[in-house]
Amino acid sequence: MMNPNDTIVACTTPSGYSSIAVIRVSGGQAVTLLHKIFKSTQLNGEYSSHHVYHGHVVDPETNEVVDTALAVLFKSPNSYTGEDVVEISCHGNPLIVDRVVRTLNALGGRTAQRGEFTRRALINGKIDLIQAEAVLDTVNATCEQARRLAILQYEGKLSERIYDIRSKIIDSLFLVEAEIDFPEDEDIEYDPATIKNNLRTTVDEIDELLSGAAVGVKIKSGYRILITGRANVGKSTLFNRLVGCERAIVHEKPGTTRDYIEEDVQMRDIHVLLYDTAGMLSKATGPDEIAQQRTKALIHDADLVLMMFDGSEPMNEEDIFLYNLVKHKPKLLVVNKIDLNVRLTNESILSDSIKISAKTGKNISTLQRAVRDALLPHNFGGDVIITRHRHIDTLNRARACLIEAKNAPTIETMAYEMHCALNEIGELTGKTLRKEILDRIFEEFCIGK
Ligand SMILES: Nc1nc2c(ncn2[C@@H]2O[C@H](COP(=O)(O)OP(=O)(O)OP(=O)(O)O)[C@@H](O)[C@H]2O)c(=O)[nH]1
Ligand SMILES: [Mg+2]
Repeated sequence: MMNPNDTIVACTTPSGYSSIAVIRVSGGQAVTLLHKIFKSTQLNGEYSSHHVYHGHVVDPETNEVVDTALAVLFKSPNSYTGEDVVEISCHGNPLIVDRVVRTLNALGGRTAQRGEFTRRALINGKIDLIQAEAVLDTVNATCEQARRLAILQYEGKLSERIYDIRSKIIDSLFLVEAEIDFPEDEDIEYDPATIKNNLRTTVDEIDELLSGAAVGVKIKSGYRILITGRANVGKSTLFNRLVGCERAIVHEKPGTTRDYIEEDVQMRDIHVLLYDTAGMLSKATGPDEIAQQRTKALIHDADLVLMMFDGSEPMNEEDIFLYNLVKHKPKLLVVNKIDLNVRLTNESILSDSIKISAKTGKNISTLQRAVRDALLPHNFGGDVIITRHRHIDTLNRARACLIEAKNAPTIETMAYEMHCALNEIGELTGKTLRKEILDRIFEEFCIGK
């Protein structure tokens, strides 16, 4: 069992060899442990908070110098966890890290569980649950946009919006409950129409937050982009160009790619899972037929399709067949091989196409920009956006309670539904802490965070 009063210890930097590793200690014994394990070359008396001290990590059993290091003390409450925190920066050798952690363990520091430092920050009111989740998102962000959204949430911008919604519900509930308790009191400004209007406005605010959520979730998880086209149009050549290495086999013989390949790619400031697929042949049999069934399934799940044509050849029935297959998908039409003589003409289909040469790299940056613009709203940026299914689900439940409150047959039911909405909001910010929810969230963290 995890004891919240223990002093906890963990290496906060990745395991392996590095120039430095940071070992963090948090809890009531942190300063005592610092005195026992670290001999500063500069210290006169007590450690000052937020100062860096040069010195040696020493094994108190043997007085052996384990490493030369730097130590910083963050006195409670001005620390990450809100408790006394010590950070020792030693050399990034697993032997040293292990020895320091074991020595701290022997002196009474317990090895921290996953996310336990952040969990303590939450319990001690340094951050709320949205910010705690944002810590994880900041560490795991795979693209510039995901990093930006995570930092906004860690800085409390999403929480501010949620607290604003919460205080509006509380203001209305105050009047509703006053009316229930003191129906004769004429000083109470209870007006059912105004309350209903306030509830409507609050629902609108929730809707506004929810409206950006699908984009937020995608930015965090990554968009699925599929390259398709008939055999030999240059799909694998484009795939390799966008991935930045010779990942897929390219060959002049049609039907080279059979098993689809996927790779993580940065498309400007967003993270994309890019798929290279088998080319569509008009008469596919055997393995080709299976490959094409897979391509069709991938098309179904894709957020964006790059439909390629060979610019050096006239359009044929396979192009048209495939074009009809992706007609209703979000897509960009890409005409390849423009370094050769252009023989492709079909203005009705290709008027909006992007003309590239996957082989020479011509107009690839234009294509990357077009992909980014196709995925994100034109004026995207700056806003607070929801990026987690937990937030979407909780806000949807709070919203449903507010609608019930607005349509409630009695004032008591209205009050009850408003309380339910507040509970949901509390679950979102962590005000109502449910152990199983916290366990699930912090299970995703690494040890040391
Ligand atoms: N000139 C020229 N040739 C290209 C270009 N892109 C691809 N090719 C050539 O076209 C041939 C087919 O390229 P791939 O990338 O294998 O085509 P694919 O669409 O993946 O083909 P399948 O996997 O068979 O469906 C190769 O010989 C490439 O070198 C281009 O932009 N210009
Ligand atoms: Mg290929």
